[in-house]
Amino acid sequence: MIELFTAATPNGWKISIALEELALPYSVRQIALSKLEQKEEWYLKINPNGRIPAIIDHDNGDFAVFESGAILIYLAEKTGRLLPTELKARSRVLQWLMFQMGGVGPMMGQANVFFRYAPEKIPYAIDRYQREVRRLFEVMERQLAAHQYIAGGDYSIADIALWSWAAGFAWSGVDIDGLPHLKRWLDLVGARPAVIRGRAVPPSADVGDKDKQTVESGRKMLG
Ligand SMILES: N[C@@H](CCC(=O)N[C@@H](CS)C(=O)NCC(=O)O)C(=O)O
Repeated sequence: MIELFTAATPNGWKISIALEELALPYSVRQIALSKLEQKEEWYLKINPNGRIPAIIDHDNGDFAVFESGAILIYLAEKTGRLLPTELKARSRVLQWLMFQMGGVGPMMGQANVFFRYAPEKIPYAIDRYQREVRRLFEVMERQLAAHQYIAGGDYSIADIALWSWAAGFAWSGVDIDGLPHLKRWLDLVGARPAVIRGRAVPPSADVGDKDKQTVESGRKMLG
């Protein structure tokens, strides 16, 4: 059994979606980000970076893995799925996975901070990160114009990683107008039953104004 430490955020959804796709049994331990549970000493022993997600593989000597990209690779290699073994095909998937880890994730994360959570509105910062996100979406658009899935072959962990972030374009205040291939791919991946199930983990509170709650929780987390 795999134990998943997560919260209702894109980096967390990557792993619950992958676990659902791979049909691996898992239990969910929700981490209260706004209460800074992710900085507690017990959790730092699992993820020294004090962030979600992390997993413990209880079927493999209680092996702990942190960093969502590393977790995706671990799960794909454990099952032999969603990451090809042929050298070039594998490299293509890892290239797009790194593009998410080093580009789309951090830029959308900062767009969210300045557009949604920052108590003062700094137009230069909002504009800078939203423009960079849009530029990265245009890179994806060109790739997806020629390929059904992002790495050029089959559906892979690169699609899972990128979808989990890109599907939140509206929350980052970035539009996808004029990017029909990106839209087609967002719908295609978003319709997969495992993606729908994984995106609902952990269930977020369904009461009151969810957007307001997310902003308040984001502000507490940033301190
Ligand atoms: N590079 C890390 C980023 C993880 C990350 O930033 N997680 C956010 C949620 S999406 C988090 O835990 N934030 C809480 C905090 O910053 O204390 C990964 O991909 O696992």
